[in-house]
Amino acid sequence: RQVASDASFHSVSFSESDHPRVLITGGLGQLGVGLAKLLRKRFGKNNVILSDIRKPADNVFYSGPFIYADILDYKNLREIVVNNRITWFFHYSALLSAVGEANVPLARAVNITGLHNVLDIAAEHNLRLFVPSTIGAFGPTSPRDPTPDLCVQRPRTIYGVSKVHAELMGEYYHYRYGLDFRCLRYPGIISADSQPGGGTTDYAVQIFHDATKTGKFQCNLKPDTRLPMMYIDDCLKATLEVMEAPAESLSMRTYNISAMSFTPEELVQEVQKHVPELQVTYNVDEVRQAIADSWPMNFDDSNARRDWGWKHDYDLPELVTTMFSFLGSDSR
Ligand code: AKB
Repeated sequence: RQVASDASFHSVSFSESDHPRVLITGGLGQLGVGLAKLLRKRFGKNNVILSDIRKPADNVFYSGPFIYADILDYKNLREIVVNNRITWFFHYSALLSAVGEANVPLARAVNITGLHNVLDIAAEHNLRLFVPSTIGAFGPTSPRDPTPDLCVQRPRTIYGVSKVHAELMGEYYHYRYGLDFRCLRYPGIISADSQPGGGTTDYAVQIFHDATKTGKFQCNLKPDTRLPMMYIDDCLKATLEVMEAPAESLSMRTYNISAMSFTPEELVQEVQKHVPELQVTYNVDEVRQAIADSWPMNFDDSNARRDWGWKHDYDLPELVTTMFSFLGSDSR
């Protein structure tokens, strides 16, 4: 296996006028399909390859190139990058916070060993690499209100530890080998047509589905648990913007991004403006609650706003209206 070194650098042809050739790993999670759609609009359908180890639904398979890629299989991943002349790599494969605590060995393998494979391949082939980080990269000793980009990071989940590791390794490869590593710390992401899997912020997606289907919602966090959140369109917009930002505008390589912060009871109030009959009960999940209590309440993203002009479009009322316009508040 070839490990990145100064000597392993060779330039893949990518000039300003070329479109990047993109690979997205973990593409069937909450964000991959939406990201592929956005990137295909911009760079052309065939320049964006979605990948996962799972079988895609027909609509995903037929909407553009899809390929099997196992990030734990170094040779498989390298072959895909070489054969498809990939220039931009979005690494979305990861186990999220709650599911990571339920299977630490798997989370360690996917989130840490998988990342090592991706970093080496990206450095070896001179790729621009995006790795998402998270509010979960902070912990109980971090300042929580607000949380700046640079502060104590001592998370207590394997997910958080692996994401701090990803931030540090990506930045190390950037300074040591010149890897074009770019990283955003995402808040909880809310989307209508894709489900998150095993996160602490999932309740804020579930409430919309339950409000439209059953009219009953059981929340697994306490009503006053405040967490940073973002609508998926803002998240994908930020991701494309940071990847397109000129390198000289980036004063750092890992940025917080923020849009809004709310508690379950504030979200319920807003949702009930659309579905007044929604019944809500609280049945706290101790694991998720402990995680949420160690995470930022408000995220300071002033560096992203200053360096590359980050600006969110969706606050809480627009988010809720948009979710119901997709899911239909009267579809029960
Ligand atoms: C999770 O809850 O684990 C994720 C995240 C905030 O990173 N949604």
